[in-house]
Amino acid sequence: MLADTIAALATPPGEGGLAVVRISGPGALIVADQCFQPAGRTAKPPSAAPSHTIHFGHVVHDGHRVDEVLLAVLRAPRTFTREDVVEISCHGGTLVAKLVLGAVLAAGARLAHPGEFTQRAFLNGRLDLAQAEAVADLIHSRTDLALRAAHEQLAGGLSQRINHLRDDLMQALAHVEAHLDFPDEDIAPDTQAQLLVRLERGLAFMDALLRTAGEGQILRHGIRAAIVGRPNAGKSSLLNQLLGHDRAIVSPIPGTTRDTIEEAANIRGLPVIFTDTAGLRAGGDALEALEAEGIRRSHAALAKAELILHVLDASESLTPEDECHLAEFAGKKRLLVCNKTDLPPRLELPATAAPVVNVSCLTGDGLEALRDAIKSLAWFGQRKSDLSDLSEVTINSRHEDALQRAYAATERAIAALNASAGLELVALELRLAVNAVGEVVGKTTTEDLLDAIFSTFCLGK
Ligand SMILES: Nc1nc2c(ncn2[C@@H]2O[C@H](COP(=O)(O)OP(=O)(O)O)[C@@H](O)[C@H]2O)c(=O)[nH]1
Ligand SMILES: [Mg+2]
Repeated sequence: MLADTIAALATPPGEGGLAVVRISGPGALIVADQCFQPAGRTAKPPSAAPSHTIHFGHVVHDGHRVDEVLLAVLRAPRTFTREDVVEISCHGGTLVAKLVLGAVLAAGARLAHPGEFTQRAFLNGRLDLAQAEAVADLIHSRTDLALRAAHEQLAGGLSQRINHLRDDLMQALAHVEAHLDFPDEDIAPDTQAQLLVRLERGLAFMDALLRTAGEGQILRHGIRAAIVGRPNAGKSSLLNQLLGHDRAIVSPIPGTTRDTIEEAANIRGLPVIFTDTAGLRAGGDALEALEAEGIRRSHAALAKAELILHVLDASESLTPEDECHLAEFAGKKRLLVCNKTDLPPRLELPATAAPVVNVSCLTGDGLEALRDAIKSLAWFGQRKSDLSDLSEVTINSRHEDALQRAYAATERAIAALNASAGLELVALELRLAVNAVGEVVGKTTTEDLLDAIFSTFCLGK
C-alpha cells in the first residue's frame, strides 16, 4: 500500500450538472473528516460511516461552507484502487469544483498525477497492466467496436490468454532447468519431443495474437483517409456527407479549399479520420503563396493517409489531371468515388483494379454503399488470425513489441533444442521469452514503462 493520499477532479473541467472529486489512500477518511460537515445533529463523520454509504452535508474550508454535496464512503479493499476511497459529488461549476478540490487538498490530500488512480489499482493488484491500459482505451473509445474490444480487455480477455501462454513457456523452462541440474543426463528423446510440441504451440498462439495488431491499431487510433481529386469534383461535399454536417465550404469556384480540413467519423464501427485536401497541382505562374502552402499540406496529409478516396466528376469526361491522380495513387489502398451521378453521365473510367463507388453528394445516393466500401477496404487484411476465440481481443503496439521479442526468443530456443546446442542456451532464450510475455500484463515491468503508460491517462483517472 502507498503511504500518501491523493485527490483529483474525476469529471471533465468545465460546467456541468455535477462534478466529482475523488480521494484515495490510507488517509482518505481522515481528509474527509477534516473538510466535510455532515448534515443533521446526530450525523457521524465519514470515518465512522460504514463502507459503501452516501452522506449529505457540506464541504467546509477555513470555517466557510464551500458547497452542498453528497459524499460516498468506500472502504478498502472493495474499491477501484483497493484503498479507502471517498467521492464527493458537488455542483458542477468550474469554480465550485476547484474550491471543493482546494478544501480537500487543504485537508491533507496531495493532487494526483494523470492516471495515478489507475496506477494504484495496478500496483495494488486490482488490475494487471493490460487491464489498466484497457481503462484508457475505454475512455478514449470513439465507436462501439472499439468500446467492445476495450471492455473485453478490461474483463481480462487478453490477460487470461497471456497468462496461459506464459505458464506454458514457464513449464518448458522449468523442464529445461531441471535437466541443467543433472548435467550428466541427456534429455530423453520423447521429453524433447514434448518440449518442442509445447514451444510450437506457444509460437502459434503468439502468431495469432500478433495478427490482431492491425485491428487493434485501427480501433485505438483510427484510420486516416485522404479525400483527393481535381478542383470542383466534390471533395468538400463528400466530406460533409460523410460527417453528417457542413464542415467544409462547398462552392462552384475551383480552389475554394485552401487548407486541409480534418475530422473523425464513425464508419460502421471504425473511427476514420477524413482529410479534405486542397488541390495537388500548381496553378501555373500565378501560383500564390497561399495556394502553395495548401498544396504542401495536401501532400503531407497524403503521406500519412492509409486510405485514399479519389473523387471524380461523373458528369465530365476524364481530364489529364484526373489521369495524373489515377496513376499517382495506383500503389495505395484507394477507392474511386464517382460523384455527381444525378447529372447526365460523361465519365469513362479506364480499366482499373480499384473498387469504384457511384455517389451523388447532392442527393445522398450511394453514400451507404460508400461507407460499406470504406469499412471493407480499411478492415480487409487486418485480422489474419483464424482463431475464432480471439474475436474480441486486439493487442496494442506495446503488446505487439513484447510478443515479437517473445516470438523471436522462442524460435531461437527451438532452433537450439533441435541443434542440441546445449540446454543453457535454450534456458536463456526461454527466460527471455517468459519475461517478454510477462511485460504485456505487467509481471515484468520497469518504473519508466509504468510512467510512460500512466502519464497518457487523463487527470483524475
Ligand atoms: N449536381 C451535383 N453537384 C455537386 C455534387 N457534389 C458537389 N457538387 C457541386 O460541385 C461544386 C464543387 O463542390 P466542392 O465540394 O466544393 O468540390 P471540391 O472543390 O472538390 O471540394 C459545388 O458547386 C457543389 O455544389 C453532386 O453530387 N451533384
Ligand atoms: Mg473543396
